[in-house]
Amino acid sequence: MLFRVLIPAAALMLAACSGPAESPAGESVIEVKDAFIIKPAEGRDVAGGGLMAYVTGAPVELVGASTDIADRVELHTMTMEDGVMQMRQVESFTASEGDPIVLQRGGNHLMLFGLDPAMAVGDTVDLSLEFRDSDGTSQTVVTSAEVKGLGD
Ligand SMILES: [Cu+2]
Repeated sequence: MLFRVLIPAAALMLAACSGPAESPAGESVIEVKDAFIIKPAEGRDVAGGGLMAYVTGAPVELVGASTDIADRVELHTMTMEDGVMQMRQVESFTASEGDPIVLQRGGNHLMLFGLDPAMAVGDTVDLSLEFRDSDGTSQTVVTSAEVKGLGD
């Protein structure tokens, strides 16, 4: 019984020591999960994407994103105005402890322009995310984003 309790604790400590905690920003540990990019309809090269970004420690802002398969990645909000969905580019999204950045279909999202038409559903691509803390210290997190179909 004791043995079974000790193993996960040791694994947790290892994970904490080898993770992004060693980055220069130090106080903020960022974890990005579930990143995805939607493959646009045939002939179009603009698509949305999403992710979850959790932070432990001081709040951070997501200030930019890039990937090899798109010319440009913007941060967009989506709101309903007079019954019409409106998208707006914003400079950043903030994550604080217990309040992650949630980018998803139908809400705040990533918008990718000039997408490589060769991308295929099921591919995984590197997505590079730039975060900044209140001191202005940057931290780049590279995550793996899954290419999903329009209806997935
Ligand atoms: Cu958008």
